[in-house]
Formats: sequence, C-alpha cells, structure tokens
Amino acid sequence: PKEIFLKDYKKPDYYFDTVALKFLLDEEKTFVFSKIVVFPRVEGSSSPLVLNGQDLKLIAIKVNGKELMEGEFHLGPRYLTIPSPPSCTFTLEITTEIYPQNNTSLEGLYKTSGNFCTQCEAEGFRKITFYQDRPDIMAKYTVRIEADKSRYPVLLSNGNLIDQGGLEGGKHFVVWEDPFKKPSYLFALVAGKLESRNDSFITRSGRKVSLRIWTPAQDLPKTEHAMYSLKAAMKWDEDVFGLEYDLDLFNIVAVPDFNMGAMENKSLNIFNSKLVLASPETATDADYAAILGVIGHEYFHNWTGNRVTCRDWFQLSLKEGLTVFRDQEFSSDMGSRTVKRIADVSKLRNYQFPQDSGPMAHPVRPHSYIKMDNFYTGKSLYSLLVYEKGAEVVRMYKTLLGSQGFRKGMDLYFKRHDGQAVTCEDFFAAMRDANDADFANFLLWYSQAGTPIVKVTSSYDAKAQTFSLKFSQEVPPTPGQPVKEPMFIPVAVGLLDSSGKDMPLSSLYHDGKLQSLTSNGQQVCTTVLRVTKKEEEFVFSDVPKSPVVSLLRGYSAPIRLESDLSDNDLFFLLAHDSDEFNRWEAGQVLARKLMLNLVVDFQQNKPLVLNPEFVNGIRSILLDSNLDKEFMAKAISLPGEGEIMDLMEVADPDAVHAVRTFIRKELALELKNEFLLKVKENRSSEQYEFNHHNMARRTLKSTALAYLASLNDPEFTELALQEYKAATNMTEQIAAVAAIAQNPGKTRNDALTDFYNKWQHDFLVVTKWFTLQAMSDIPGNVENVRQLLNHQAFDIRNPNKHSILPTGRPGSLIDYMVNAIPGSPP
Ligand code: BAL
Ligand code: ZN
Repeated sequence: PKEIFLKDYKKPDYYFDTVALKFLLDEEKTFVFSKIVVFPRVEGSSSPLVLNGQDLKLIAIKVNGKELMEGEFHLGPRYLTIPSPPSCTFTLEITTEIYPQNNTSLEGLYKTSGNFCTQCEAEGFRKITFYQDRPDIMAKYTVRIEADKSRYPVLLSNGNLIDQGGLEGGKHFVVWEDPFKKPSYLFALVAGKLESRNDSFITRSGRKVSLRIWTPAQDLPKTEHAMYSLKAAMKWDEDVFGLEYDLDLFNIVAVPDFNMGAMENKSLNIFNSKLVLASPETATDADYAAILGVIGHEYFHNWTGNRVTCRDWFQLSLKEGLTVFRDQEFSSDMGSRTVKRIADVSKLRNYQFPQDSGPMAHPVRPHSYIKMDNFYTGKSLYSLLVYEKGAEVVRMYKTLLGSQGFRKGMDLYFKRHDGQAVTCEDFFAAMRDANDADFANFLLWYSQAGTPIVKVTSSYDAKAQTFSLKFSQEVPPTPGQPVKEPMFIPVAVGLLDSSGKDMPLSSLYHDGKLQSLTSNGQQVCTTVLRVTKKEEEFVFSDVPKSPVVSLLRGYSAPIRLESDLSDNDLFFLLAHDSDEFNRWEAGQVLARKLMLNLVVDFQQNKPLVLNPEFVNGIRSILLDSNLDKEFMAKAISLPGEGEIMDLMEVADPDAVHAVRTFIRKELALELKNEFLLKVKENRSSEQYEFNHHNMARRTLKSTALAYLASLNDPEFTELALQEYKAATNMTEQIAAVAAIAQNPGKTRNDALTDFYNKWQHDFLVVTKWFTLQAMSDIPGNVENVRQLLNHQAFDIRNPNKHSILPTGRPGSLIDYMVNAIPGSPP
C-alpha cells in the first residue's frame, strides 16, 4: 500500500448530493443497487470520476440512465474510473454483487452470529459498493432493504423508517431515510433476529425520541444499564453543551463480533456486546463504567463527528480527541471527577507516553499514514495519540479559556461548521475567535510528536516577598522530527502556606509586565501560566511566606514534569493540596522515585529496603476517614510497570517487576491490619448498585484484598477464598479470584477452574477469565497463555478474545481491558 500525505489533500472533483441504496440480502450473494446524484465541483469540469471499490463484482453501471459500455469505464482491483463523465449534474447507477457471508474482515457488510452487520469507518463502504469513499463526500441517503422475513425480521439503517411491507416469497422490505448529510463511513445496516429494549427521551425542546437497544432475545435483560447510560448521555449533552438529539429515533445494536469498541453510525450505533451487556452477576464495576463512557462517547459523536465531520482522515482527532474529552467529562460528572482524571492520566502514562517516545510516535495529526484501519501495525491512525493525547489537547483549550469560554468556542464551531467536513484548524479558529484569544503557537500540539519535558525550579525571596518559578522545556526528537519548537504549555499553579491552605494569588511578573491575578475583585488560588518559550521565568509578588508550590494542577498539560520539590514538599502536598489530583500525584512522584531507586539497587544486587516514610505515607492515607474511598484506592496503588519502564533509559522489565512486587509485599506486611480493616469495613450484603458510593467501597475492598493475598499467607488466601464464595456480584467475585491468582499453586488452579466451570456458558465472563490469566505475572505464564490459545473456549476470530494477546487497542477498548480486573494488581 501507498503512503498517503496530509500535504497532498485535494478537494474532490465531484460531490454527491443524494444516494439511494437498495440491498437484496441473501445467503449466497447480496445485490447492492446504488443511484447517486453527482455534480462536479467546478461546472464544466472534464476530470475523470474515480470511485473506490474492493472485493466487489460489478454487474452494471449507468450514467443518466444509459448503460456504460466497455471503454466508457475502467475497472481495476481498487478503483472504478469513468474517464469522461458529464460536465454537469448527472445520475450514476451501479449494481454490485457482494458476499457478506465470506467477509471475515469485519469491514463493509458481513455476517455475525447469523445476522448482517456493517462497519464502514474508516474505509469499509468501498466493500459494499463503488463510491468516493472519503469523509468530505457528504450526501443524503435513502436505503431500501429486502430480505427473508423469518430469518431477518429486523431490518435497520440510518435515519427514520419511512416505509415497510411484505413481499412475495416470504420476504419483506423497509425503507429508511436519513435527512442529514453524512459521509459514507457513517452508513450502517443491520438485519437479523433481534429484539429491543424500548424507552424514550424527551428533549429539552419537548420532542419525544424513541430509544431502542437491539440484541438477541436472551440478552435483553442485560441492556438496562446501557439504556440508563444513553438517557444520561442525552441529558448531559443538553445540559453541558446545549446539544439536542436531532432525529426521532436512536438505535443501538449489540453484536458479538466487532472490531472497534463501538461505532457512531448516524442514529444506528453498533456496539461490541461487551460494551452494552451488563448484569451485576456477570459484569464488573469497570464494565459498567466502560459502558457508561462508551455509550456516551458514541452518542456524543452525533454532534462531534457526525453533524460536523472530518475533512480527511488526518483530522481524525478533530472528532475522536474531542469526543474522548466529552466522554471523559461526562463520566467525571456522573462519578468522581478526581478519580476519573487519575484513571485517564494513568492510562496516558502507561500506554500513550511509551507510544509517544517510541518508534511509532506520530503527531496527534500525522503527516502521513500507510494504512489507517489496522490496529496492530505501525502507521495506524487509530492510536492513543489521536484519541487520548487528542483529548488532552482539547482539555488544554478548556484550561486556557475556562468552562464558559470553551462553551463559547464550541457554540461557534457548530454555528460555523454544521453539515461540513472540516479540519483541526477550524476547531482552533472557533475557539480563538469566540474568545478573541491569543493561542500563540498552540497548533504545534497537532503537528509535533513527543511528550514535552518541562523542568521547574523555584526560589523564594523573603525580602522582596516574591516567589519565582523558572521553566525550561524540551520536546524530545521523534521519528522524522529531530528538532522541535517550544510548545505552548498551560501550567495550572497554586501556592500552599505552612498550614497547607491555598494562598490567595495577588500578582504575577512575567515578560517585563506585572499582571494582577484577582478576577473581578475575587481572590484566585489557582492560576494558569502560559509557558511558551524554551526558558522563562514567572514571579509571584506579595507572597508573605515561603510557599510549597502545587504545579500542573489537574494535570493541566500532557507533559513530563520535573520539579525541584523535595520529598518533604511532596509528603506535604500529599497531605494538604486542595487540588485532589495533585494530592494523588505527589504520592505517585514519591512512589516513582522510590521505585526507580530500588530498581538501581536491584540491578546492583543490593538488598531491597523500603523507606519507612513511604509506608507511613500510605498508612496515613488509609487512616484518613475524610478521603473518598475510590480516591483512597487510587492513592495506595503503585504506578504501573509500564509507567516506570517508560521513565528508564533502558527498560528492565525483570527489575521493575521485582521491585514493584517487593514494595507491594512490604506494604502488605507492614499494613496488614489496616488492609484487613478495609476489607471488613467495606463488605456489604446490599443488592448491587452502580453508583459512586458503592463502586468506591468495592474498589477499596478489592485493592486491600489484593495486597493481603499477595503475601501468600494461608490466612489471607483463606480470606480471599471466603470473599470469592460470598460474592454476590462479578466485581467482588473476580477481584477475589484475581487476588488468589497472584500466587501459583493448587489453590490458584482450583479457583480458576471453579470460576470457569461456573461461567463457561457466558462468553463475556469467559473473556474475563482469559484476560485475568493473560495479564498474570506468575512464573511460566507465557506457556500458560500458549495453552490457553488452544482452549476450547478461545476463538481467534472473535476480537474480544484478542485481549489474551499482547496487542494495542484503540481508546475505548484499552479502557476496558486495563480496568477489566478490579483491584489486581493495585
Ligand atoms: N469511530 C470509531 C469508534 C469510536 O471512536 O467511536
Ligand atoms: Zn470515537
């Protein structure tokens, strides 16, 4: 395949106005008829019309009703070209034959569990019919589907159902019309034996929207949470962004074989079943949270992606970064903002940072790509950089503009671009223009790869009562980008007095200017510094006593921060910072330092000794009854191994693993009583409920149990077994198995066998069982995983089961996998 470059983008020579599709679905072959109204971008143009097409059998092609003869078109393996189409508006009719039952690519139209289903993003539509399969071709679609009524009683596509009826030979038909222009990647069709959970939502302007979640009949009881999530998302988008749903029907379909987590096709979202189906007995809190987030994500695409879409695939972050940001905010508002932020930043550090400093590093908006629909090979656009770093870029606009300014920018973005296919610059311009803002060189975030390293030193001048922060920044070289420009980095800062309270910030001296920091006469305790140069200094004035500085509050930019804060400062911030994220962060910085030092000791064969101050720090967290329990669970969890390796010049997985295991066991030994109390205090016999209070309780209990079970002490193994037996929900049940499974031996094997026997008929639970073992770090696990690949329940063709394989994943799925097993390893 050819490398494609952003700089080579050209507007299409032809646009499509309306598209009428007719599908005759059948077991052996499916006919697709398309009738497209085409018009040239420039009237009188004589350019050839080039259509994409792959794995299609062309049956007939007509222009303005007249069949084209040989020589009037050219058919190659990937394109169908009409060298001299009419120079003004014309109709193009094409008939193709396709074989969905043989399509194992999970792109285009394929069959899964006996049903027909589509996946067109990014370039699947070209496997359905010949088309200009690019996102800047936006057209209005009408879709007629004909199929056998008994095998395919449900026939769905985008938009509103405008006609349906019976046909001869036991067949039936439906006609769907989507009144909104859309690119082909948002086309969808589903046909099969499905049933729906039905509900409705009244929009803020009083329109009633019918909501349907479609699954095979036996799964319907498991769709309650998905419906709750959808309604919550619809309400949230109205409340926070003023965005109302625009059709009278919204469908979600769950299918077992689905490559992405889910897909935002206009009004017909298609989901991997694991991101729809949940019951307390079979799904964990992490599953419930993932479903909430992904249902939200796909719904939010209706505006950010569908109503306003991408001009080309280089702009993918325009919709994905923005929509990930929106789903993060949604989940924050529905649960704990701090805990959500911690989870997202941990994911960045463990997965996105290594990507951004490795051979696959590319900018949020890449300059080129080879293949964009493959998650497993290099040069793919569906990366954490586009999704997660892209979301951080959007978050920085909000940090710089504040909530109101950001909303103004969003409003202008929709006002300017509704119905258009646009670029990241268009989003930038809307944010800038709506706020009359100076964003300096902010656009570099889209074009420069690599994680900036920002060093900060501080000094206090008691006589002048000033506090200075000196910043220096460097963006490391990445493939194809040896030299970088300094970036525009928003750094949110607060100052703590000796009692741990925030100091009001009075004024700031920077770039030869003194700037007041009070806002409309109100005192401010956090300010956002605009760091734009390779080196620069900011001086706070009227600082009566030497403060402890809280830097990068809320993780205001996706950077690596190196500060001169002492361990004492960090312990102080851990105890007092009003920014909860930075309380957690202080503990993590201490833990990272500690782990890196111990890695050196390990490599030099020195005995490992855990700093008692660190143990005391963790103890004080466990004893602080004012803390949110989920925050507590996060704060007592060590940084992941990926995060530590990412910080090392030469990664040493064995050393990092040994050190992390050592610290966990030492903490478990020293804090046995405290952990035991957390397990006991947080048991509950209440019915499962998905809410923050209950999730926090379960998370803390599972985290404490995992620490205790790591000791491989019969008392705690027995405790974990008791928890396993007593569990009334999957969250606590699998957390207990995972705790037991940390130690190899008969108890582990028996528990895993028992779990499998109990759940062998539920493929989503069996997937968890695979994941748990695939993630295990017991000695000899590679062989164990090899054997699991031959397990009767493992099916390499089902993408859900890939979680057993060490591959990367696009945003929504990685969430799911990483959080799949609560509490282990903390
Ligand atoms: N657009 C692909 C799936 C998602 O990111 O929503
Ligand atoms: Zn998305």
